[in-house]
Amino acid sequence: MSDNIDDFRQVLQSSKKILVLSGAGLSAASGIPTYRGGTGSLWRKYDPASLATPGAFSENQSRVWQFHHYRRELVLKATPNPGHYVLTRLAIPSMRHKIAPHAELTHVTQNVDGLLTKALAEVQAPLAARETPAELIEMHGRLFDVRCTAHDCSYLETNYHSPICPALGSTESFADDRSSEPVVKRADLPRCPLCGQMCRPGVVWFGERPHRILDILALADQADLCIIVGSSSAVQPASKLGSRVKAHGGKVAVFNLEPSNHAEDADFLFLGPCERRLEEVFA
Ligand code: BJW
Ligand code: ZN
Repeated sequence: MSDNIDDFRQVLQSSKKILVLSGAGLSAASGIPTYRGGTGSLWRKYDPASLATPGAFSENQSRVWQFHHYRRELVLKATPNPGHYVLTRLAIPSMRHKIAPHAELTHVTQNVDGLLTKALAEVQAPLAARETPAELIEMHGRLFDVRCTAHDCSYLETNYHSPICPALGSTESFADDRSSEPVVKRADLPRCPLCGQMCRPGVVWFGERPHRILDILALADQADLCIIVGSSSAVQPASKLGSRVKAHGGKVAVFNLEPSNHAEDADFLFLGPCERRLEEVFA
C-alpha cells in the first residue's frame, strides 16, 4: 500500500477504464452529515441507517419523512466542495486528458444529495463547447426524487420544493430535539397526484436493489483502476466493488479520513479530508 502521488499518477496515465466510487465522506465538507461515525451522524436520537428501510417507513411514515425533509432542506442550502469539483473535472474528457489520457471513466456514487450534478452544471457552464461528461450513476437514488408507493402506479417526480409539504415544514424546530417528536398525519404527508396514495423518497433503502447494479458490477469487472472516495465500505454491494476490481488485477486507490474496510484492497491510500487530498493528488 502506497501514498506515493507520482506512482499513482503513473497508474492514471496508463489506465484505460477507471471506476470512481464515492460515498458520504465526499459531501462531508459541504455540511452533509455522513451515515456512520463522526460527530453529527445521528438525527434526533436515530441512527440514519435504522430509518433507511422499507420496514421503518411502513412503521412510521411521519418519522421517515421528517428525516428526509430535514436532509432535503440541508442539501438545498449546500454547495459542492473542492472534492466534488476535482471529480467533476475528471469526468470531462478534455479536462481529464493530461491526467488520464487513455481512460474511459464512470462515476458511481452512493450519495443521494445531487451535489455532483450541481458541480457538473457549474464546471460545464463556461465551456464553449459542451462535452459529454463521464456517466454518473446514482446507485442509491436521489433525495429529491419522490415516487408513489402504490404497486400499480409508476408516478415519479423530481421535487425541489421547500418544504415539500406544509406539514413537514412545521417540524423543523424539532430537528435537534432528542426528547420529543411531532407526528405528521398521513393525510398531510406527500401524496401521489395521480392515485392519491402515499409517496416515498426516491432513495434506495436496505433490502432494495440499487440502481443499475448489473452495469456497476460489469464496470468493476472491467476497470483497471477503482478510486474509492469517502466511503466506509460498510454497505453492500458497493463495499464489494474494490475487491472485484482487484480480483482481475486492477488497482484500487482509497481516499478517506481513516483506513476504511476497502483499505485492505488498496494499492494506494490517501488519508485525510478528501476535499484536500483529491486536489493535491489531481493537481
Ligand atoms: C471522509 C470524510 C472526508 C468522512 N474525506 N473521507 C442483512 C439484512 C438485510 C440486508 C443485508 C444484510 N446483510 C447485508 C445486507 C445488504 C445490505 C447491507 O449492506 N447491509 C449492511 C449494512 C449489513 N445492502 C442492501 O440492502 C443494498 N441492497 C442490496 O444489497 O440489494 C441486493 C442486491 C445486490 C446486488 C444485486 C442485486 C440485489 C441497499 C443498500 C441501500 C443503502 N441505502 C442508504 C440510505 C440511502 C437513503 C437515505 O439517505 O436515507 O445509502 S444507507 C447509507 O449507507 C446510504 C449510503 O449511500 C450508504 C453507504 O454509506 P457511505 O457512503 O459509505 O457513508 P458512511 O457514512 O458509511 O461512511 C463515510 C466515510 O467517509 C467514512 O469512512 C469516513 O471515514 C469518511 N469520511 N469525512 C474523506 N472529509
Ligand atoms: Zn400513485
